[in-house]
Amino acid sequence: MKSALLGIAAGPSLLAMGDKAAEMESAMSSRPNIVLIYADDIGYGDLACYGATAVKTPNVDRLAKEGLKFTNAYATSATCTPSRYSMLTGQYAWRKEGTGILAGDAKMIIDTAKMTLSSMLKSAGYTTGVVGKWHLGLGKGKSELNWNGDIKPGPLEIGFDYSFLIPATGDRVPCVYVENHRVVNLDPNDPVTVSYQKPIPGVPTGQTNRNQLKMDWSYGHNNSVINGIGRIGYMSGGKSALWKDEDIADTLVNKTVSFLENNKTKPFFLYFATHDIHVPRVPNARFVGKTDMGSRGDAIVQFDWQVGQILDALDRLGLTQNTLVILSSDNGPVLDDGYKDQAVEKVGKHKPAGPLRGGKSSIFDAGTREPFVVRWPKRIRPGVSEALISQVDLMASLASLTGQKLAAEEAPDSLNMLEVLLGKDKTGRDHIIEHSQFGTLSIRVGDWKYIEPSDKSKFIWQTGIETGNNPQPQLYNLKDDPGERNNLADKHPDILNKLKPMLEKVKQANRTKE
Ligand code: NG6
Ligand code: CA
Repeated sequence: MKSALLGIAAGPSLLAMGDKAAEMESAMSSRPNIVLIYADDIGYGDLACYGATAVKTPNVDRLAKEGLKFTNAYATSATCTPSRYSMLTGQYAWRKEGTGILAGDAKMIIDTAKMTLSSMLKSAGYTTGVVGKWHLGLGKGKSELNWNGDIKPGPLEIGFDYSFLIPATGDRVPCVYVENHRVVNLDPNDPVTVSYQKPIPGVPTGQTNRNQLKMDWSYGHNNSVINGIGRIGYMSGGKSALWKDEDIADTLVNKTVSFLENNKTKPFFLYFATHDIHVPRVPNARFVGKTDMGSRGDAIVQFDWQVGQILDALDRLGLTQNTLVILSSDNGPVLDDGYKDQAVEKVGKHKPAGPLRGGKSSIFDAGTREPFVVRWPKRIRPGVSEALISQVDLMASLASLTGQKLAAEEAPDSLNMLEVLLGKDKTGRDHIIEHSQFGTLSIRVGDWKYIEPSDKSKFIWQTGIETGNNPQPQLYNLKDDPGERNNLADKHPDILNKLKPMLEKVKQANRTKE
């Protein structure tokens, strides 16, 4: 497989070079602060700068206007855990067993001996922090995790200096924050117990107490009731530590802004993973009714507000010019993801995936093609890029940016796309691999996309989303047919026969890089 298309050195500075001062300036500006804003379940069409009209997203739009907006950028997978795993390790999650959607008591799936995005940037001298949704497991898994003691290994063991986490997702227990190794605000006399096996006696569930719920479930999400909402998994105790769903965005923003303030004088890397717009969608009262789409639309407004708070903090701290902000999402959109929150009824004309087919979980493009915006006023000229890029590339690209060398076995699927991020290379990857919740893979080369045959179901009954699975090989031309409607496999066996072995080669190899 042809590997990185690009050289490793950072591109020439926009600054006129010449004297020593300019050189110094340039050297410093090649090591910007890095803020990675990672949304949850935001689709390709959910933001105004990507065509949405039913919701206003002025802050993300500002970022896009001041930066480079990508139209062909992909998460590696169509669900959360594998996308995050791939982004943080530079290895496709589908190469490793056990990287599907995790329970809230799962062990950490990133090997602490592995080089990660965070440990790589830490070696480059960055102060590193993660705030928000984790969903990569915590603890060793050899024995049950004790939520009342030190919770590790976790982010601090893979190169983060600071962490403030929603351990799994908002819809999974435990519904507490974990700061560094500890549950926040935990009363030792009211310990947390978590089980994904069996109900905990005395704790109401979404089935036993259904008529008292603040938000009813549509499927699943009927285990322990926390804050009036049924969750996946059972928990008891930790009353003083429970998060308040309406305040999650504020809490995460406060922690983020403190991190920025505390680290403003040194290079930092902040991974800000929002809870929005994952279920349960319970935006703060300030955002309720801001759209006609109910809580899903309002959660997008809340997401945008969080982006605005971060951009404002960067402005206030004088960090905007030399901070590389990257904004994307982990997988495509879903409406009914387990709660009766009117997302389906109120969507109106809004198209969460824009022109794309499928949604969260699918192998069709809506599963993984994502909004992707980068802004770095000092080095990146605003515009739009149609280059192909994958989130798995962040590791090699940011290693190149910060002068770090990755050994061949490190970040094996991550290609150095620095020139693409800087807007100099307008082509990007020679191929993109997509991965569905069902394990189906596809390869995109240029405008052509081949989806391997799969006998698995064509629809997900719970969400109503088309999976893209088909026992027949599928071939689409995404330029003429972004909605993947016309299967050209029979018409273009030549192209099919070219792409098929390319996908096989990536699958067989331990790594994409040579
Ligand atoms: C699914 C859940 C869904 C959501 C998803 C994870 C059911 C039936 N569905 O298993 O509600 O939690 O997992 O979403 O329980 S993700 O964005 O974190 O991948
Ligand atoms: Ca997600």
